Amino acid sequence: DGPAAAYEPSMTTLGQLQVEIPGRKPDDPVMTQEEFQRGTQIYFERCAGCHGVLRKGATGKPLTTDITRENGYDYLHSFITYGSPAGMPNWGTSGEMTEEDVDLMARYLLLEPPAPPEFGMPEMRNTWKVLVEPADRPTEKMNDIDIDNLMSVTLRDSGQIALIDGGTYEIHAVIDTGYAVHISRLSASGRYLFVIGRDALINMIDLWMETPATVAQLKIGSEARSVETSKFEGWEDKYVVAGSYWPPQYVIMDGETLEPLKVVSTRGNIYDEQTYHPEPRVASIVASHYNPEFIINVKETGKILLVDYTDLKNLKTVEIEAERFLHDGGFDSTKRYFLVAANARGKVAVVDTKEDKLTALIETGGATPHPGRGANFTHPDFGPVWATSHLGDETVALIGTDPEGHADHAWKMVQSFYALGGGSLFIKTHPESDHLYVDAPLNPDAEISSSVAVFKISDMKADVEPEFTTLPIGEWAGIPEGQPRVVQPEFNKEGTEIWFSVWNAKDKESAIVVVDDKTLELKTVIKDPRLITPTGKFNVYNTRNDVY
Ligand code: DHE
Repeated sequence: DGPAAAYEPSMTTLGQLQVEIPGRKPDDPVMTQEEFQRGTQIYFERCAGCHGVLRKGATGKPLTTDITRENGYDYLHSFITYGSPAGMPNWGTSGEMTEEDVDLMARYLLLEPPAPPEFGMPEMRNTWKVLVEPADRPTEKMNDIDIDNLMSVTLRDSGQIALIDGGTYEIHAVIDTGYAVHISRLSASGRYLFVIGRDALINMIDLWMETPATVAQLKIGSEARSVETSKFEGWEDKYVVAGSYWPPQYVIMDGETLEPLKVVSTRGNIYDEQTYHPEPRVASIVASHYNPEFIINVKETGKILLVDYTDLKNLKTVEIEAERFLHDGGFDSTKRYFLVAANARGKVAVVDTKEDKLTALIETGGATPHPGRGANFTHPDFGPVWATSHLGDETVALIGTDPEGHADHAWKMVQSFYALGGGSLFIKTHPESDHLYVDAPLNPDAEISSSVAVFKISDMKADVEPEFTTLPIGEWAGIPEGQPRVVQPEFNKEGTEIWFSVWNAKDKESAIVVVDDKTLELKTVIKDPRLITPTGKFNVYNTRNDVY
């Protein structure tokens, strides 16, 4: 007996509630402390993004121990080795995990997941650094960079971003950031660039400095994907907001210094079942142009939060019941409506950011819509539409977005057609372009994952399957080694050139391929030893103004 006995695995009674004290069960696989640590590390780096830290599932299936123990070691081992067509990577056969690691992970998944530590205001403030105080920053632009046409390019595995000139292709700066920056966003004025690493570190970069550099930093958790700034008139450059996967929360910060001002947990009940979820992660965030609000998408509970930032002490939030597994999305061409994929549900939710309510929930007809920010164009028969491609199949879905001029088509899927293949992540066009570009970086076929499909918008017709041209972007990059994937098209400011990342392994050459949008011919290939694993690219003007 004695105090230690209280920590033995057993059942205890809290009032009427029977709770199990966490601990090892008799049939758990034997694993050393070092192995468990390594498993936790690998899980966090490779698996948590899709399956969740607590393994409740989202883009990936749930991996809670009731399920993993039912399936057993051999099943897990072969799943991790060979992957699945639904999107699980083939970690074993691709060589990304050793046989030892595959064995370790199959055993690790039979054990209860550890909950990582919380990360609240004190922890955040400990990481907060103002490297250049606002008073010491330039009062005017100190360089001759055409900032509006700058591209902020994620160098995923080197933990950096590159600032590349959209006109001259010159690399103006390579800046150290958090690990695997996910997105770049701009302050409303265009002066400050914000990037967020997968490790939840935010860098605030001043583009007015002679050589743009980080002026403030803050870590908001242990895993994150999204950052955004206040855009409403009168609130330009005032606030920054970022959302994290772990802990599940969002943080509002001062727009000049990144000082954390308000931390709000997103834990709560799932919108339809109304049962508690311990890990509702924050996916995409955009800033409303119609109200002083942030639009915050909470994945697992399926809620879209419209957070009014005018009074942080008396925070007002509209909570919209949308659909579970909200992920990525963007505005329609008028910027009034926000469209977000509930990816594992095969739907797109539409929010009216003027009236602050749900407009529609639309099935996209395909498996796992994955729009990035989507693509807006005027279809010859349907009028203004917003497009998404799919991770799980080769289809592209078009949704009508003009309730006034084309009421019959508004908020309906008006057309679905085939692109190159499944494994698409991003789709893009520009108001000045007559082309729609669709990538397929996660397709298992190397030829498809290194190519891009291009559709001519003015040739599209209702009920006619549109033809597409295939651009062999990977081949154009002329990279001798590896199996680079072509990912995320992004336009320059004028809408005349489109950039593609040719994303190779960390120790191999990567590149950015620039294509002339009118002729669809190769314009240039940007190569540089510093361009390690380029993925996302964000044109300052287009990102700042939500042009896509
Ligand atoms: Fe992303 C956008 C989450 C894997 C490159 N990605 C987003 C957004 C979210 C997200 C929530 C929307 C942010 C916003 O708009 O505010 N991404 C996730 C994941 O959870 C997932 C599936 C797994 C993970 O472990 O991270 C994942 N993403 C990837 C990749 O593997 C990609 C291809 C390469 C990488 O850098 O890791 C990748 N995600 C991107 C890019 C965007 C993005 C380039 C922005 C696209 C845009 O045009 O806006």
